[in-house]
This record gives sequence, C-alpha cells and structure tokens, in this order.
Amino acid sequence: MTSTVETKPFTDQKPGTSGLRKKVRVFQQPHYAENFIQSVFDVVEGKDGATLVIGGDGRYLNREVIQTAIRMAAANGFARAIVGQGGILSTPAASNVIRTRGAIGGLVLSASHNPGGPDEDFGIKYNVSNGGPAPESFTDALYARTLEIDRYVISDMTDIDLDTLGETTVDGLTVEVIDPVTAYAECMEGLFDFAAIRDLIAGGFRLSFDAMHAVTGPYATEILERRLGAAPGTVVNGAPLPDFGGHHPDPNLVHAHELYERMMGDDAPDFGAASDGDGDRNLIIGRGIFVTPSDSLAVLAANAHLAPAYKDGIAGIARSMPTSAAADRVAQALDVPLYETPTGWKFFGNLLDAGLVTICGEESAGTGSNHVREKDGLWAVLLWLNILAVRRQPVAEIMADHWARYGRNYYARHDYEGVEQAGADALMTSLRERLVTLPGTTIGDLTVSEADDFAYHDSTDGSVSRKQGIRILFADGSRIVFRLSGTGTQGATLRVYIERYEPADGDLAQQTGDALAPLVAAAETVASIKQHTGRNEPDVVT
Ligand code: VG1
Ligand code: CO
Repeated sequence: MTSTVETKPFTDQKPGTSGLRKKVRVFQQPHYAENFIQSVFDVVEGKDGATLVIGGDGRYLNREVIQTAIRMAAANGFARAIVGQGGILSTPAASNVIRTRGAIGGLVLSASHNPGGPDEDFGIKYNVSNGGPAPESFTDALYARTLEIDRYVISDMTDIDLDTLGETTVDGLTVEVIDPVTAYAECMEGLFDFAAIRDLIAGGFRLSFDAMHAVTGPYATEILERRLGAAPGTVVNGAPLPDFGGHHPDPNLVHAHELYERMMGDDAPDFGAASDGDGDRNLIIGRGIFVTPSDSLAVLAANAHLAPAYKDGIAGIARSMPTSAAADRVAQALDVPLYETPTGWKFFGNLLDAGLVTICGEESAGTGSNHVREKDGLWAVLLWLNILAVRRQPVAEIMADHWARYGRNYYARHDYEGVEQAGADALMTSLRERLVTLPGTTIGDLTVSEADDFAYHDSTDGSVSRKQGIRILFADGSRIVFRLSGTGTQGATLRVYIERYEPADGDLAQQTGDALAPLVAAAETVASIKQHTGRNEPDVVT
C-alpha cells in the first residue's frame, strides 16, 4: 500500500561538493530525508520500471534511511532496487553496480570522511546512470525541487531484511540484496595483474592497509588478504563501525597518524595505505616516505601502462584545479591532454564518458579511472601495487626517479575548519574585490603574475561553473588557491592550497614546510587569514 504524505520544504537541502551532508540530527527531523529523496525522484526521468542501486558506508542512520529509500522507490514506480548486504556499498562499488547492472542511478548514503554517530554527520548523494555523481544541471534542479516540494509518496511495507542475500518483491518493487564485495573485486581483478602482485607479496613484500573502521574493510580483506595472499592482519581496523570507532575516517597524516608512524618506524612495511569512510579516497605511504595525493596522481598516470587495463596508454588526464600541476608534466611528456576542472568528482564524468581522459585525480586523496565514475581508493592502492610488482623498486626510489625526470611540485593544503561563516565569506569577498589590482604587485619576494576566480567551461556540454576558487599565480610558477569547502556541516572550512615547482635540476630533497614557507607567509599577507578566521594555525595540514 502506498500513501501520499503532505510535507513542507526545508530551505537547507542544497547539495554541496558531493551530495547533501548534514548532522545526523538534521536528517532525523520528520520528513527531512523523505523530502530530499522524493525531490531526487521527482527530477529523475524514466524511473518507471527502472532499477535503482542503494547502499552506504555503514555509518549511523544508514540502515534506517535505506529502508525509507526502498519504501519510497516502491511508491515511485521503480521496478528493482539493488541493495548491498547490510546496507553496505562503497562509493566506487556502487558506481560499478550502477554501470554493470544498467541501473538508472543510485542513492549513495555517506558523509565520506566526516565522522559518524548520533552527533556527527550523514549524507545522501544521487549518482546517475553512468555511475557518477549527478552533474550540476541535475543538482540545481534537485535543489529547486526541494524548495517547492509539498508531498512525497511512500509504501507502508515492513522492513526488508538487509542481511540475507536474495530477492523479495513487495508493492511492485523487487528488492535484491547483493554481496557488496564480489562484483567490485572482480572488476579490480580485470584491471590489474593479480598474479604479479601475488608474486611480489609471496616474495616477502609487506604491506599495511588501514580501513579506519570504515567501508573498505571487507573489500580490502577480500582483495588484499584473500585474493592477493597478504598476511592476515594486513588490513587493520577492518570492521566497519557506525561511528568509525569515534575517529574521522579521513585518510590523511592527521587522522591516519598510526599508519604514518608505522611507515616511518624501524620495522616499517614496504607499503602503507588507507581509505576513507566510503572507500573512494586513498592515502599512500611508502617506507619512510609520504606520497602527496597530487604526486600519486602523477606517478600513477606516468606508470599506468604497466597495468594490463592501461597497457595501450591513457587518453588524457584530468585533475581538479587546486591539485598540483605534477600531473600536467606527465601529460605533456605522454603527449596527452590535461583537463583542469573544479573540485568534486562530478566534473570528471563528462570527460570520462567522452573518452577524453582515462585517469583523474584530486589533491584531496581521490584518484580513479574510466573503470567507474567515482574516485576509487582501493583502485589506487592496487595500481600502485601493480606498478611496484613490475618495477620492483621501493616507493622512495620511484618518487626520486619521478622528480628527477619531471621536477617536483612541493605542495600542501591548509584547512581552517568550522570557522565562522561571516569571517570566511569576508576573506573571500575581500580577495575577489582585489583580483584585478593584484597582478604586478609583490608580496614578500613574490610577484603576482595573475589572479582570478576559477571558472570551468565544460567542452562536452558547454556548461559553465563559476566562482570555483581564487587563484593567485606568481611569476616564478608558484601558486596559492583559496576556496571554501562544500562538504562541511558546521560553520565554514577555508582551504588554502599552496604549491611551488622545483625543476628537475633544482633542490628536490627539501622539507615541504621549508620549501613552502615564503608562500605560507604570502597567503597570510594577501588574505589576512588570522584576522578573518580568528585562528593562528590551520587545523589540518595535508
Ligand atoms: C572535498 C575535497 C574534494 C572532494 C570532496 C568529496 O570537498 O576537497 O576534492 O571531491 O571533498 O570527497 P570540499 O568541498 O570539502 O573541499 V569525499 O571522499 O568527501 O566524497
Ligand atoms: Co569519500
């Protein structure tokens, strides 16, 4: 039985960089999740008789919202809902299922690297039929719909058993509970030389993977330990928990510091990695060396041909604007195009669909390829392992070789989290007002060559996205970028991205902090960060 429920709009359901993210308590308001899901369904064309994928990262509220989504899918005319067992699907696995099962789209329930639990964060994102996050045209229409919604439809069916594999049909909807790991593991096996990686590991190569009590635990255990023969215990924090054990499932040097310390210690394994809440990010650390995500993208692009899926080379590379230009140099050497997009994976979808690029990446530890339409944490780990299995060199040597050939882009991101919105807005407005006057001026020893607010023109569909981050470019090739996060749930988060290029014959062995110190000072001078945020230091440096 289906009923129609009257509702009133919430005015705060504008999707951010990656879907709608709010505190759990916001989602727990009556009708809140229902309004958003109905608004999604109202915007989806052709849902009658279609297949919808539903899954999440297992965080607090995951199961409840999945049951709601199933009831609403039934009432909205979908014919089939494919749901991960236990409500679990990592973001890249969901993308894979949407693509391989010909679904019209999917609901991915996650707030990614944000903490989970009753007082923490939850999120809902809609992915379209190519498996990727809905483009801005869709999210704009969705937001408009949330502002006028006055009813939703929902079936009164009882809860579906999410823990038992198989199919049930209720109210015209067939709910299929699938193993969340198998299809994904098979996809990975089709891309990489598992025999070579198995051989590397059997030869004594040691690795450590920190699943951070998030969704990748079961995936990493199946792939790394069972299929590739890594020792039991290779995957640490492998059980997904609704509150991620009270930690931020954010794979960076702050939140994955135990892994970092292990990798810097005397008995460090050869290779360390971690992923985030929903499994789309990756952290790569070799013995004694952290690989910045921007460098990782460049190394993966330069060496992708060593893995079977990319043996014929790559069509092109795309990176988000704040990501360092390390990948640009690789694209140049490979003679393939390099695309610079706004932050967020949704901008890569069109380029991947059009076959213009094969590999994409972001400085925020996201890397992926045309195998799905999301960034993919384990994919990056496996491509690294495939490269290491062929090159048989330590990570540190691979990095040294890379810099010796392409030069080194020293890089850091400074995050000021949960600052007052008004102050953050004032900082950005003040920079915007001065953009035209900055070129030609000097800040410390640095001369500004260009300053703008990044706008992206998508060559495949002609769409334009403006105000995507303030760039201040210096005459020596260095760069500072300022933007506000679109994934936070409290106040504003200011991100300051700092980059300096050192050519191949320059000093490639500096400490990042030393190499960037003049630029960090310049960022303060030009933007008055302390005054606007009331902070003396960033909360997180990655
Ligand atoms: C952040 C990252 C961005 C990433 C996004 C979603 O966005 O900077 O690169 O695509 O998170 O990643 P923002 O707007 O907060 O800077 V995830 O793993 O949270 O889905
Ligand atoms: Co994520």
